[in-house]
Amino acid sequence: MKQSTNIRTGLTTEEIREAFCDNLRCGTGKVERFATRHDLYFALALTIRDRLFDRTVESLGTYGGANARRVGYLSAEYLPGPHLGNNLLNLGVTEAVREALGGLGHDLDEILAEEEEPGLGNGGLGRLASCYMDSLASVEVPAIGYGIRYEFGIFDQVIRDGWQHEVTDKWLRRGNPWEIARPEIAYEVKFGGRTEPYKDKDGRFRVRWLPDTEVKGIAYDTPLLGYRVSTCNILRLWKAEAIESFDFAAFNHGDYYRAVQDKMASENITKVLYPNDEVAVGKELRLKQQFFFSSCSLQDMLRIHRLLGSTPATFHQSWAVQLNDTHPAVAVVELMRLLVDEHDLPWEEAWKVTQATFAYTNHTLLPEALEKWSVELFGALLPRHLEIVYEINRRFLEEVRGKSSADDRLIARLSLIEENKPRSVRMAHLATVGSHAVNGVAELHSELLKETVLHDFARLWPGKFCNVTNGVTPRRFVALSNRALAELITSRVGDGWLKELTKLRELEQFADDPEFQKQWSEIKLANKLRLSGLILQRTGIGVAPDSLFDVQVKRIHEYKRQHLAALHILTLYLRLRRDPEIDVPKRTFIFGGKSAPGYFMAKRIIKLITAIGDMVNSDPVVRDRLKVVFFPDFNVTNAQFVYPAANLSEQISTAGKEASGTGNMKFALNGALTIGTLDGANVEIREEVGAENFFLFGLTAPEVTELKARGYHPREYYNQNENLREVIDFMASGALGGGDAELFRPIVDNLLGDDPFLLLADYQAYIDAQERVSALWRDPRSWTRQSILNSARAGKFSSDRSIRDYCERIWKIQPGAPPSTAKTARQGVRQ
Ligand code: NBG
Repeated sequence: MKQSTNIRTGLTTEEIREAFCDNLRCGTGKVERFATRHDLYFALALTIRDRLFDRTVESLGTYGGANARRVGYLSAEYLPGPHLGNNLLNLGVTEAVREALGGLGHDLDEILAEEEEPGLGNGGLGRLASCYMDSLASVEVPAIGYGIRYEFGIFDQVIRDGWQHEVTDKWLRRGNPWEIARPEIAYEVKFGGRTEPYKDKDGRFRVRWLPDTEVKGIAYDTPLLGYRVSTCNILRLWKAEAIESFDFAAFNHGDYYRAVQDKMASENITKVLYPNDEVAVGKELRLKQQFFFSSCSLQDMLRIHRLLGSTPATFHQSWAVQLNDTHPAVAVVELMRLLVDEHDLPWEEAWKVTQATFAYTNHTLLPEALEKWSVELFGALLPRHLEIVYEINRRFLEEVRGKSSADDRLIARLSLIEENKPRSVRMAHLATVGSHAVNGVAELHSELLKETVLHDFARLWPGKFCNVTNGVTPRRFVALSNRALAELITSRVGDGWLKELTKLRELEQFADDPEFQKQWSEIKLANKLRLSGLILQRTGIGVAPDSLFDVQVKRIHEYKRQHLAALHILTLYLRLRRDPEIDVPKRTFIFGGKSAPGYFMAKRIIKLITAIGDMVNSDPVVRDRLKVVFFPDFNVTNAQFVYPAANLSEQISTAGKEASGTGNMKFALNGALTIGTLDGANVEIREEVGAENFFLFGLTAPEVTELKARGYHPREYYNQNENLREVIDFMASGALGGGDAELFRPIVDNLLGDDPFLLLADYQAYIDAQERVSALWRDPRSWTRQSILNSARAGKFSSDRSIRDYCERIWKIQPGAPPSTAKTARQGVRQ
């Protein structure tokens, strides 16, 4: 074969074709004739990976050469979605690759469909981390995303007999072409044992940790290229391994099985992702995971810092470390231990470095999600860290006591330790005390954070708190998911919008343009057709592409109120049964989302939706007008088909409960109108798109608080509202459960009993808002106009803007390429 000089880096069709053939032969060991589609995918992925790593080496080199501050993004979860399509887009080679493969008789889209996505997260929080990694590279901020290389990610959801079943996610079974193992980048992480005080040679009081186990963390790197820039950052995920393959002492005594067992115990640490969203379960293995990845990441950042020629006392000058929720909060303590115990810094100095290094993002106010570790468990696993927590706390509370207004109750509220039985370490307090900045993820959430969960801290340090509203990457969620729409937009306003999303505003001028409207609705229809095909294939349900696609996709949770949407469907159903002549526009209700495996109510809500679907979809009176679909296994891959096909976006959480939401942004960008409460980022979406283009309903956060304070009695709403009563009675009757009245009793009892998420209070307002939706839908031109305006005005919700906010408000980093010349690149540091 003719060798091109640019076989590993070239971007022309010819070079890509050659590289692809080369990788097929030498990377997968196949001749083209016998290659499976997966082999083709693998060869293409390797081809693209070469081009990415080429840029990574350059980017990392420049970080070393430049004096820039880097971001260490610490997150226990990432949901990157399939890499291939995004990398082609960001590299700008999609068409070249399509052509190269076409020339060989292969179809790019079929190859793209081969990729299994890494499901290393639960939902919004993990996906946000991945959007941020995309934006960090795109706005050219040097960064490493640190996390855990779970062998099993979030389970695959299958629906059997209307119930969710969980299937293990063996995402690595066919290999992962995107990552490179770096056995040379490995750190030891200790657990358990005890501590021992001693005096060092200068007579200073020191503590030594005598652990009883150690494991090794190995780095696996995935390159993350920015959009049409040469900056390529990395996602560095840690895998746990035993220190030695065999415990030789045990082996020599013939105890082979014990030796193997120890090895397995070490590797268990990164086996599986905990599938809980917004619930903290105090499992020992989870704390091990958190400490394991925090420690590896800090040791790695310290190593890079040293390579840059600096000493630990200036660590904060080279690294800004962001804590994505409290999962990595133990890093605060670990950095203190590394600086004080291992690098001999005095406590005060180490504390300054630590606070200047960390910043903390809070993602929830739900009490059940606030992490707490029992002191007993924490101390058994991390005895030295518990001592350091106590010392941080002692000094912190002493400082507070120094202020005149501090009484014992305030001290108890602020303490890092909750004294209730069992005594526990409050991770949000630890993260707040150990950081120089704390932020919420939408304006409303950041305000509520200061008023509720971290109220006392906000009074103590008002300057520490700020807001950074979440964002999503328009590359994946518009350009990649909705190619036709992206092309239409570019044809009217140029392609600058993908780098500066507020440029979408220029679309406003076309909102009433009949030709533009026509193109806009044709694209939406084509997207709906595509999703209908997928729905048929996955569920066997045929849906009408010209019906209103009313979509709610997100984790299943009572606070998100999928069951409120169910009440609406039942209302329409009963209305149509009573009076088949009435005019109800055709609607397809599409739900998707996973429930935590042990979350009883959420699982029952899934069954409620599928049971309603079984009834509605087969009822001859309504089935041509209403359809109800539960789309199984909602993940990033599936999401990319769903958002572009939606007409209506359901964002109906109880006000005050959804910290931000990010699906809401993806829908709006793709031209869906929102029906929603004043919760999370909905508030800002409505501000941006205009109140007249948003279906608002429901109690506000202060009204929710007030109603609860007054005493909320859901039964009063039931008694006073005939339609509501009819719907609830219907659910309780057994008509839905094939005669089993017990099936949905837990939901009915919950709603009539205490209804913690106020469905009954918001029911009528929701039904009325849905009436307004139907009315607008009957007027396609007005609907399309509003759809265009939603996209045009959603530019604020780009994750590029969020990252720029973090740079300015928190990290004090100037985005944009670091001063880069080929020379500094080569002189740079290998990270
Ligand atoms: C979630 C919130 C969402 C928010 C994402 C990303 C957790 C703990 N929180 O509202 O529920 O959009 O975080 O910030 O998963």
